[in-house]
Amino acid sequence: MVAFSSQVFAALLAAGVALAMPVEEKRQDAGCTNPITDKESRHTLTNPEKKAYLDAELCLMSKPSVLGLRGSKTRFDDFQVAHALKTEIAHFVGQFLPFHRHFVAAHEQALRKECGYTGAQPYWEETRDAGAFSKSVVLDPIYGFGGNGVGTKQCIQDGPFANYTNSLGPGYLVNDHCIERDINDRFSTSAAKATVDRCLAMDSFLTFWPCIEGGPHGAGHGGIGAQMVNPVSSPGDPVFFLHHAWLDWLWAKWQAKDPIARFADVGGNNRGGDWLKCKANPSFSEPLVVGDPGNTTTLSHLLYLYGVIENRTIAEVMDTKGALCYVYDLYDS
Ligand SMILES: [Cu+2]
Repeated sequence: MVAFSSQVFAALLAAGVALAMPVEEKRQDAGCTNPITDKESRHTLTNPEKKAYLDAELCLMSKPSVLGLRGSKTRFDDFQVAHALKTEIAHFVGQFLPFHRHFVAAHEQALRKECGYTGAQPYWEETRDAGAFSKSVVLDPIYGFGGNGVGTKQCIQDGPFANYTNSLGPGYLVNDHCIERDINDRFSTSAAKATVDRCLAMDSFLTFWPCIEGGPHGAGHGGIGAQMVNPVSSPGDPVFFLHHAWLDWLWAKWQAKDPIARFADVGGNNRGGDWLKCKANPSFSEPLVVGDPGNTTTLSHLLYLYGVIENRTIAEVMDTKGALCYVYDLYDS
C-alpha cells in the first residue's frame, strides 16, 4: 500500500480525482426523539450563531489534550491526530463517508459536552461558492474562519484562528506551525452544482461514494489549499469540519431518496486485518479487530477512533437519526 503524501494528494487533485469530506448539524438524546437540525453556515446561521460555533472551537483549542496521541497538545489536536492515524484506512475505501460522518459528529459532541456549545454542526454548502472560495463569507474575519494565508509560510492573518499553533503537520510531522491556506478558486469549481447533481443521480453506494470523494471532496480540500489539501493533517484547519459536514449532508440527501435501501447500502474496498498487519509504522496501527477483516467494507465494519469518541459500526451511523441523532434540512439546491 502506498502511503499518502501531500504530493500524491495534489497530483490527484490536479487530475480531477479529488478526495471527499462531509459536513452537517445534529443530535443528542438516547432514543433520538428530539434530534438537532444541522444548518447551512453560509445562509442559515445568524451572526451570533456563527460566533458561538467559532468560540466553541476556540474553547476546544484552549483545552489540553486528553488522549496523549502522537504530537497532540490540545483537545482540538486530538481530532487532527486521530484523523492522521486513520488516513490510510479511511480514504479511497468504503468507510470514507461513514468514517467522516462519525468523525464530524465526534467533534461536534466535544464542542457540546466540553465547551458548552448548544448549536448544531454547521455545514458549508460549497456549491454556492464554487469557483469563488476566495470571496466566501465562510472566510469572513469576524463571523467566519478568516481568510487566505500570506507569504512563504502561508499563515492565515485574520479571523479567530490566526494565532493558533498546530503541533502536527504537514502530514505526519510533529512540528509547530500556523494554520496555513492557499486558496485556489479554480480547484473549488469541483463543488459546482452540475458536479454535485451528477453524484446525487448515482443509483448505488458504489458509484455515489467515489463520485463524492473524487469531486466535491476535492473541491473543499483543493480550494482552501495548504493545510486543507494534506490528506493526513487537514483537520488542523477548522474549516475541515464544515467541509465534511457538507459532504455528509449530500450523502444524507442521497440516502433520503430511497431510505430503506440506502440506509443499508455500503460496500467497496476495505483495509482489514491482513493489510493492517503489514503497516510499516506500528504507531499508526489499529487493533486488528475491525469488524470485517476481509477485503469488502460491510455494515459490521468498526469505525475505530482512538478514544476520541466511542467506536461505532458503520451500521450505527448509516441513518443520522440513529446513534448520532441529528437531521438535516434536505432542501434542493
Ligand atoms: Cu479525511
